[in-house]
Amino acid sequence: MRYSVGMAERDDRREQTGDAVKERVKPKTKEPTLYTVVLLNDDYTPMGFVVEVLEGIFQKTPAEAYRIMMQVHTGGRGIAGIYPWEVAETKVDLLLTTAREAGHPLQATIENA
Ligand code: TYC
Repeated sequence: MRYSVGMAERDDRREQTGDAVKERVKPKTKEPTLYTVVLLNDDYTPMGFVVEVLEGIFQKTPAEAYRIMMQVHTGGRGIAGIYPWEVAETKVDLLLTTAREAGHPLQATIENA
């Protein structure tokens, strides 16, 4: 009577059943779907506030933040950034909360990139 199963026996089983490990053909990582955060113009939110949120929430340089703010001011809308869904949603939540707390009507939308 045998009580233990040794390596040789396990190797036999593997040969019989052919349970080889498959090699991955496609790379495992997938690019995330991206979304555009769009800032909208209004007549009341101060320009300086928009520049501040672009710097503080969207990590823009002062020059880039000013450029985007003026784009929104003159053209009605402008891109604050392009992110995976959860990042875009978090940044817009923070933007809207910050704007409401400061008493400004600033609006933003999330669009397919
Ligand atoms: N139009 C605003 C003003 O004249 C400035 C502004 C810019 C508001 C960008 C919103 O997303 C915005 N004070």
